[in-house]
Amino acid sequence: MTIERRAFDTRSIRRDFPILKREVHGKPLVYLDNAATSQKPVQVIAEITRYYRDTNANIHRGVHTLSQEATQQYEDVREKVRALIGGRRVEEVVYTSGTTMSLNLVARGWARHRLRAGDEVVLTEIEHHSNIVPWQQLRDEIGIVLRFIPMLPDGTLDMEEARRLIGPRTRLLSVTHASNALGTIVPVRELADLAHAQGALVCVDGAQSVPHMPVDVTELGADFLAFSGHKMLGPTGTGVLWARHEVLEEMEPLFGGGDMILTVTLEESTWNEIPYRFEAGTPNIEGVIALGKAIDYLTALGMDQVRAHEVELLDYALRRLGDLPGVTLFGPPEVERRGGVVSFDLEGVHPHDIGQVLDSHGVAVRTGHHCAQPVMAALRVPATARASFYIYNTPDEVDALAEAVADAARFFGGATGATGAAHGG
Ligand code: C6P
Repeated sequence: MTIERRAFDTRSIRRDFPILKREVHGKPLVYLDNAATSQKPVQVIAEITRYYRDTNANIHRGVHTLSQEATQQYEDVREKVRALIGGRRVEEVVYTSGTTMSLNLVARGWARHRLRAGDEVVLTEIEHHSNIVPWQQLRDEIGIVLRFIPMLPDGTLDMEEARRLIGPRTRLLSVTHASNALGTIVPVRELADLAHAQGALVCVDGAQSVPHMPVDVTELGADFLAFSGHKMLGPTGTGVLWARHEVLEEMEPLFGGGDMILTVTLEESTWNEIPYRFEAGTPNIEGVIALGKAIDYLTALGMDQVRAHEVELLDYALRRLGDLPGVTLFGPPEVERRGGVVSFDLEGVHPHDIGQVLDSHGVAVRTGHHCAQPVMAALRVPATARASFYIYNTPDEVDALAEAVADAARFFGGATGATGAAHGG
C-alpha cells in the first residue's frame, strides 16, 4: 500500500514522548498497548504543569482573573473537540471521565427516560463491556429487550442478521466503531441507515476510532459518540459524549450538584443549559485543558496520516506474525477493515505466558479478554494476546514483537511443528 507522507515523521514524534526513552528489563521499551491507553507527549505533560503553576482555579464560578482564565481554557477545548469530530455546535460536546461514563450517560440519561418495556436496543457481539453492561442493567430495571448482531468467524459482523434484527421495535442501535479486541472496523453508516429507517437513534462507541482515524459524526450517521481522552494522548479521567443538540435536550442529567443547575429552592431545582447540566461538580479541569493539547497534536499530524501510519504497521505486523508457526491471528485479514490492533494466539502457550515473555523483551502488550468476554466466547478462546499501535510505533518495533513471540514459542516448546496463520477461530 502506498502512503503519501505529509509531515509524518515518526522519529521526531518519538522525541516528544519521554517515556519511550526508558528501558524495561534492560531492553528498550516497545509500547504496544495503545488500545488500553496511549503514552503522552511533552506538550500534554507540560500543559498540566503549566495549568497548575499559572492558572489553577475553579471554573464557571469566579469573577477573579484566574477563574476566568481557567474557564476560558476549559471551554476552548470544546471547540477543538467539535472540530475534530465534525459536530455542528460546540454545546453538543459534554465532558465526561471517559467512554464508560459517556455510554452510561446515554443509558441512564437518555434511554432510561425515553424507552419503555419491550423497546429494543440493538448491540453487537463485539462490544466492549462498557457497551453491554449498562444496557443489561437498564434491561433489568425497565424491561427493554437487547438484541445482539452476531460476529462472523473473521471478526466482522453478520450484516444479514443485522438487517433482520434492526426492526420497528428498535429504538436505539449502540455499536462500537472499532473493536478493541479484534480491530474490526464496523460499517457504522450502513447500520445507522438501517436504524434511522426504523426511527431509532444511533450511539457509537468511538473509543478505538476517534484516536486513530478521521471520524465525522455526520458521515457516520451518529446521534451519540462516546470516546476517551487517555487513548488519544490526553490525560486519564477525560472523555467526551457528543450528541446532537436535539437529543441532548431530551436527556436528563445523571448527577445533581453544583454547576448543573439554573435555580435551586428547597422544593425543587431547574437545570442549566446544555452541556453544563450534564457536568455536575468541579470537573477534571487540567485534564480537559491538556486534552486540548492532545487534540492539537493529533490535528497537526492529520488524522488521515495517523490512520495511514497505523495501516502500514498493521500490514507489516500481520505479515510478520502470520509467518510465525503456531500463530493464529484473529480479526478480519484486510487492513482496510481493521484498526491498528493485532489479536493473536500462540499454539500451546497461554496468552498470559506470552505476555510475560514479551515483557521480558521490553515489549508491552495486553493479554486477557480485553473487557470483551463475548468476543472470546465467540472465538472459543479464554483470552488472546493483543498488540496495538499508535503514532510513535515503528516497523522495528514490529520486528521486536515478532522476535519476542518467536522466543515465547521456543521457550514454551510449543508451536514448532504448527503451520502458518489463520484468520478467525
Ligand atoms: N478499552 C482496552 O484495553 P474507558 O475505560 O472508559 O476509557 O474506555 C472503555 C472502552 C470502551 N469501548 C472500547 C471499544 C474500548 O476499547 C474501551 C477501553 C481498553 O481495550 C481498556 S479495557
